[in-house]
Amino acid sequence: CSFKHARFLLRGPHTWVHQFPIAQSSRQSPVDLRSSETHFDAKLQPLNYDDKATSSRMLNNNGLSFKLSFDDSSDPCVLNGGPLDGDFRLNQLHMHWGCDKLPGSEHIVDGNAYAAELHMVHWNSSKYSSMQQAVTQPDGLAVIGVFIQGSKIELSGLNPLLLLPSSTAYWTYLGSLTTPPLHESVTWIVMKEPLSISKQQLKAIQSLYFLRSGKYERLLNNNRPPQPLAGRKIRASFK
Ligand code: 1SD
Ligand code: ZN
Repeated sequence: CSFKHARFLLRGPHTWVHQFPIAQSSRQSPVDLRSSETHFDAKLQPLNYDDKATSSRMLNNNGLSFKLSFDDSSDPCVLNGGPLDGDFRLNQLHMHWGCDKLPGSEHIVDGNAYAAELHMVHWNSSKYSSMQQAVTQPDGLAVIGVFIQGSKIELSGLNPLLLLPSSTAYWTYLGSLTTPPLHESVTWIVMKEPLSISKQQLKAIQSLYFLRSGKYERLLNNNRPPQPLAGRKIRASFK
């Protein structure tokens, strides 16, 4: 991982504030999930996922990550329960990763990062009529974050339910998109138990390219560093 890529990690997100002043606001993501800042909340329900697994899916590389989009106009994968009010439809999933020398999860736990972090982006279909409408609303989105650690098992299939770890334990807090325009519209649900993928799979993901100023560059370190909690409460569904 070259200096140039590390520079994207260290400098890129800090320049966002010029164009997006909200970058320095008080509901930004990701955050460090410090045990000293989290509180067990007995009222937190388990997550409930209803996947009819019939919607069409499309995979593309949008220059920030790979993205698997779902047809959320009908017959959707629906998430509810947990900290959420109402139904949230799955719109897309994507991932953030580092490089061979740096871990690339966005959320960290007591200062420790994982190799990568999968994001499953859902929008509030009980209250809004589209992703575009929901993305700017304070209760518009719910993103499930799943930590990925290297080596071990095969990650197979495209059924999003298979991407959730077997333990239902999670942290939740109110936050934002982690990329511009950084809207403060996300109820974050970060799963405690990481998923494992093989070293080869992680390498394959780290071999994606993107086009910048007419040149292909490796897509690496597409993770934003942790932002200040600014007095927010992190709730845990586990003790
Ligand atoms: O980085 C993604 C961005 O690509 C886009 O998918 C957005 C949702 O419209 O979500 C952010 S993130 O906050 O899920 N990382
Ligand atoms: Zn993301």
